[in-house]
Amino acid sequence: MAPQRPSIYADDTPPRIRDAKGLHLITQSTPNGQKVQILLEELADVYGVEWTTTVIDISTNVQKQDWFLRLNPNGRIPVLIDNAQSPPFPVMETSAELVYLAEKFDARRVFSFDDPLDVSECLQWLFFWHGSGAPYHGQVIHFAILSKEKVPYAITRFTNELLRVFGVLELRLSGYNTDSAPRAYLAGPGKGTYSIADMGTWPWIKLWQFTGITEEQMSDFPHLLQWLDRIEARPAVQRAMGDKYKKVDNLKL
Ligand SMILES: N[C@@H](CCC(=O)N[C@@H](CS)C(=O)NCC(=O)O)C(=O)O
Repeated sequence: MAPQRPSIYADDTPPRIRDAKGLHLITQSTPNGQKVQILLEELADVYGVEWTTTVIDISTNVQKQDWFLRLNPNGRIPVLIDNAQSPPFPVMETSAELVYLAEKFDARRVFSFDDPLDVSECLQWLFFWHGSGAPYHGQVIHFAILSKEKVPYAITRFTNELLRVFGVLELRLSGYNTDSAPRAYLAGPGKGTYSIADMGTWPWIKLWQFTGITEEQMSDFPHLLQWLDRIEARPAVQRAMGDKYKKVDNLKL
């Protein structure tokens, strides 16, 4: 007999999470939360996918409580839970959550790809931002904006790295170094197709005004700026950024 997966629920797991039917997202509307909120909203438009949500307040550190660490030992949001699996199946790490949802629900490959080379390209850009963009962007926001102590070395180091990463995305979208026409999206043949690679990247970069990066610095990335506007215009993206994900839920109810 195959070994059983451990139970992900404790006695004090909030009932709204433990008893949720099907997909459940534990989130807060931060850039990481918004990545998965966007894909769920897009899947709702195309396939009628349904899910429920618990919005938490990470400033209370509820994500470090034992019941939460059973769902995600990393103690961070978002966490996707598939209660339709037996036993219920938790997914941590935003890019893994995007891939899980795309594999399970995007049957017509509207936001993902079939061809193995296109799949690889999509994962390359998804991982690029996950590993080489988001961690630096987070450090810039911490050192340049949130931290009371201003450490010039850290601000300069992480801002320069973030600008370098923006330059990589600009290179990709502009087509400068590949003798190709500008692209609309990060992955896929031709101009590319809007996919989980864009969804995993957009919610961070659209925050560039909150990093201390100037408009003049940002003017070096015209294709990246157009890409930001193109994605922002989508109704599902608007909903994912909206009030639906702003009110913190009472975990006792
Ligand atoms: N690599 C993780 C990062 C998740 C993450 O950093 N989440 C932040 C919110 S944007 C969080 O939960 N912070 C609370 C904490 O660190 O305790 C992912 O992609 O899922």
